[in-house]
Amino acid sequence: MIFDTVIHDGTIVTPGGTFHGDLGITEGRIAALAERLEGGGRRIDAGGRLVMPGGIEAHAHIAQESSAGVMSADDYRSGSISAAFGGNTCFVPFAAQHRGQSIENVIATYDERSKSSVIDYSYHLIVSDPTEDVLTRGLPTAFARGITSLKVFMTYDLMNLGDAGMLSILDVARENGALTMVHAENNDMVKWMNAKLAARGMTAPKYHAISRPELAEEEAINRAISLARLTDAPLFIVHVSTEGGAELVQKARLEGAKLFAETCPQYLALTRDDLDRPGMEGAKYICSPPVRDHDTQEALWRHIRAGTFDSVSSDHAPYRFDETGKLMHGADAPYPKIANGMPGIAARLPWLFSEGVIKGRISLEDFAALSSANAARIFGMTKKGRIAPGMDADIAIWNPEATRTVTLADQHDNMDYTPFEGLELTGVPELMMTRGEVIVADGTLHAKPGQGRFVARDRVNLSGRAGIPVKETSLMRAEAGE
Ligand code: DUC
Ligand code: ZN
Ligand code: ZN
Repeated sequence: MIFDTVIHDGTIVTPGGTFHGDLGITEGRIAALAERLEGGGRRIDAGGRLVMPGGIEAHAHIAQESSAGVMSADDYRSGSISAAFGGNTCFVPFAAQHRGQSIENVIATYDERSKSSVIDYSYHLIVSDPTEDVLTRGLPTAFARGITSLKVFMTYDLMNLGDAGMLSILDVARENGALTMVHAENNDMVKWMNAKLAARGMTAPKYHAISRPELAEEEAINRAISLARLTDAPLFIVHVSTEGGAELVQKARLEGAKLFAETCPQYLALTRDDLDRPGMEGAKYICSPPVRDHDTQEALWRHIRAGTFDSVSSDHAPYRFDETGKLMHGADAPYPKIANGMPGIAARLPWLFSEGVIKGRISLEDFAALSSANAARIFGMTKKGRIAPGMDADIAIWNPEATRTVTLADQHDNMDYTPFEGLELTGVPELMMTRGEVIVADGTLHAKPGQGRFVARDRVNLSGRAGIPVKETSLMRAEAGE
């Protein structure tokens, strides 16, 4: 067989296990895996390093206005470059509908914005206005184009859909084989806390953590799971930050629920003490749900090992520490006026590798699943996420022994801080390729803006998730012949 490229002498991580050998690439696809492959128009010597599926970042806010109107600091060019330097070869940012917008208009806007991506991409929609037109025309049109997932919010006045809105969305998504993602925090609990804290003059960044209680997440996760069960729709709970929330997910999954979930490095690496850094420094650590405490970190790691989480995503939501971002409402703005989110698209995988694989918390195969394979499977990217013949040659070569201190410059994003600054990490993604094209090597970008392609995705993959039918819904549908 004639190969365009052969990666030689790699420690190749496949879903079936890790072996030492060569990988051949033809026309952008993995063509062969063997102990030894000859030839190749180009030979890349992996020198025994790890050859892994390129990361798929399934949760990132790129070129997206928040509901409060703050534009993320990264566009598709800077966001995708940062992702690539962090070991990713594909990402799925959000295409956000703000109230009054049609879905067609949202997609056209993001199609324009995404033209500069250096890595392959798709979108999850965000739906904030589920009008009749959105439900009956906009969403089915988006799903048919391969945008087969969408996020809804149970919090924020301008985003929260209420239970009725969520049920409508879940139902349409189920009918079309799409996946609903949910930001689960009880809006009224948060608003009640905000009012009580404001009345006491407690508005510094550290009160952000108190304003969004663990109970608010747990209540909303429980409700979201119930709403999804009633409609028999699949559900993906994003950015789980609490032990209680993780337990609810674990229990429902053990019962067979059509349920998926992720957590993020910030909930494993940071605590509410970071929100109490001097002056306004704590604003850099404001994200929702908020970072918690050491016990929660340990509990979330236990749940990663137990399989409660399908992925560890960055929730890259970059707002600079200046008047364009975090400090838009002034240098001493009260916490509810500070943009919610922190960057992390380049740090996610080095951090997970170092804290997970190097510290012996997860295996290499777990890492490949949590960073890439599961997202590809769940979100319907049938040609991505695994090293196997026939798959896209989306590959990251990792040096598992190299060490690095996290610095802002290494993030290659458009930010003026990283919340992970100064962490000492072991394991560096050194060479990334998308569809056989090297995009990053030797610390240098080789890709051109616009090189990334849109990935039309399949329906949600529910294998192994039978669901927990609700008697009455089943009876209703059966009698109606559905
Ligand atoms: N939810 C996210 O997923 N990211 C940033 C802020 C938010 O509320
Ligand atoms: Zn969210
Ligand atoms: Zn997010």
